Formats: sequence, structure tokens, C-alpha cells
Amino acid sequence: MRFATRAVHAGNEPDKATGAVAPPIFMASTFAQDGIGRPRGYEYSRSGNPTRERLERAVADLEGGKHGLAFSSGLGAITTVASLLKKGDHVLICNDVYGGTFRLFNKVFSSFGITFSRVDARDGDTLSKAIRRRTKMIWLESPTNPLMVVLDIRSIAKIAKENHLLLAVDNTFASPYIQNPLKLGASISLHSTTKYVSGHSDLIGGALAVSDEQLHEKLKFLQNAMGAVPSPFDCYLVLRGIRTLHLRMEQHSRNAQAIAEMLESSGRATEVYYPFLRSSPYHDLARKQMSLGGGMLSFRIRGGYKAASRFLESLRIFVLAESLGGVESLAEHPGRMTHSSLPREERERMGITDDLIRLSVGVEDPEDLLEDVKQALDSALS
Ligand code: P1T
Repeated sequence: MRFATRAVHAGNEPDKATGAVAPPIFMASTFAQDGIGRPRGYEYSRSGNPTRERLERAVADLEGGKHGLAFSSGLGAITTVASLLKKGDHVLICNDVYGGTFRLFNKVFSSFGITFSRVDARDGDTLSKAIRRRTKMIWLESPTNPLMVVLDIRSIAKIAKENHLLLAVDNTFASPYIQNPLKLGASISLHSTTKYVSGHSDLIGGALAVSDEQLHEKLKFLQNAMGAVPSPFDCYLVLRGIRTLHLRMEQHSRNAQAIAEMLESSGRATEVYYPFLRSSPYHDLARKQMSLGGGMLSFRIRGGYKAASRFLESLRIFVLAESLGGVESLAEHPGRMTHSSLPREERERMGITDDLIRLSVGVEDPEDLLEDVKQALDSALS
């Protein structure tokens, strides 16, 4: 079946007991057993819950994987994946990642003796040369947060395979409608379901999709052992969001493309980062690997921090807030907001400077969004 049909139906079969066409929310923490060691399918909701299981099946289906796992946050999912590693193991992380992901490896896992290094994963040779004896995993985002770098997942997956490394891809910015890392050879596809997958800015959640049975067993063990599981109610909300994922992503992408093109021709942005812009250095790769450009874009405003803050404070429809992927448009300053947990030199080395603005383009009317961005540019640069 095609994506739209799967988005509507995956994990959404009518309830066996009642025929309810919306998934029941099983709020129970524990389940009656017929005898000692004779559960009816569920024992305790940290280990398994029927509403969560529907979400896990839906995520697996949309990502083209065999198994899905749901978590209480994107970082809960990342923590669980990183817990596959042991003291002394090494991870290669692409240069540009969400600030919270960097902070987790830099401040938490490094104190457990897990080392990591940043790598320019755009270049296969650089990546191959960075692999050490104890390297166990490559960690990518594509497109990256916030600079929208597109990495060649298929080629990197080959390098990972040759070197017996796990390849984890944070697919949050693309969503499963636009990109499926498992189909390109990744071992794990990861989402902050807080974003496009749920799509309404009303919950925090995470998810993984995998196909390898052993890897799934290990991650399922860790999901239960570490306990970063979502509530059944949040699972219901994510499932509800998934039903319209394809419709939302089409509109997000149309709107973001229009804004990116307007910014580029406005003369008021020194750079615009959107993978489906013809001028993007990632255009050809993005067209191969992604079905649409998605709803995220970043740009550098002329006039530095002063203009950036005036722009952000002048917006009327875009809301100044962290996060992304909801139906409403958001705007933020990565240097002072989402990526402020990175040390300043690290941020600047990555290109997260004071003139950088990130937009999460929503599904509102494109003309209204274009007018809003134009009037905020006028205010910022007058
Ligand atoms: O917030 P949480 O659900 O825990 O997800 C963390 C996360 C993981 N991966 C990516 C690519 C992300 O962008 C995030 C969270 N990002 C933001 C809150 C943000 O505004 O960029």
C-alpha cells in the first residue's frame, strides 16, 4: 500500500472488543494475569501497552522497518540508543546536530567513558579516516538542525557496513513521509515525535524504527530497563497526528519552498539554507534522497544580531519559540535558543552565528506567511 493509505491505517485497525474506529487509550499501569507467569499479553505498561504498541507498529510501517519503539521524548530515544554503547566505545557524530544531542554526548555519556568526535560527514574519505578501533556507531542528522546540511545516507551506510558500525539517523527534520533512512541502509531511524510525526505542538515524544531482529531485542530490553516510555495518552495523540502526516508535509514543503525563494530574491538574506532550492549545494542529493524539501529552513539576515532580534520580534503570524514541526509557523534564534547549550567557539565553528534565524514553516496560507516574513524584514532592516 502507498504512504497515504498506510498513514491513515497503520496501527489503526478497529478495536477487536468494541469495533471502535479510534484507538482505545489503555491508561492501565498493570494488567491482570490468569495465573503466575500467565499474562494475557500485557503485564506492566513500561514493558508493553496496547496503545503504545499501535504507535510502534505505525512508526515501523511508515519507516519501512520491521519494528518500532516509542519513547517519552526524542532525547529519551537518543539516550536509549546511546546506551547500546559501553565504556571505551567511540561514536562519530556529524558536525551539525541538535544542541541537546551534542550536550547528551558531551556532558552525560562522556562521563560514562563513551567518547565521541565530530566529523564532516559530507566527505566519505574524511568520515572513513575518522573511524577508530573502538568506533561503534555513526550518528547523523539529515537534514541537520539548524543548517539544513544533507548527508548522503546511502553512501555513509556503505561505509558503516564495511566497518561493522551501527548507523543511526535522526530523521526528525524530514519525517517518514519525505525520507526513510532504513531503506537507504541505516540501522536505526530516529524521531523526535514532538515534531512532524505528531504535528500539533501538544506533546513531547520520541520513536525509533529498526529492521534487524537482534538490534530490536537489545533496544526493546533497554526501553524497558531504562524506562523512558511515553504515556498511552501521548501515544494516542501521536497516532492521531500520523493520520494527516502526508497532507501536512505537502503543505509545509510548499510553504517553505515559497518562503525560501522569496528570501533568496529579497536581497535581505546573505544566505538561505533549504535543500530544495536550486542554488543549494545539496539540491541534487536532496532530490535523490528526499521526496520533498520539508518545512524547515534557515537564513542569515543582513545586519547581524540586531536585525535578527528585530526580525523575530516583528513577526505577527510566526511565533517566536523553540521546537518545530507543528501546524503553526515558528521562528527562533539557534545561537541563543535551541543551540545555546553548545560552547560559543563550537557554535561559531559550526556556523551558528548571531545572524542565523531558523523557521519552522507551518501549514497556514502561504500568502499570509510571505507577507508576515516580508513585513518583519522591513521592520528589521528599516
Ligand atoms: O525535544 P525532544 O522530543 O526530546 O527531541 C530532541 C530532538 C532530537 N532531534 C532533533 C533533530 C531535534 O530537533 C530535537 C529537538 N529540537 C528542538 C526542540 C528544536 O527546537 O530544535
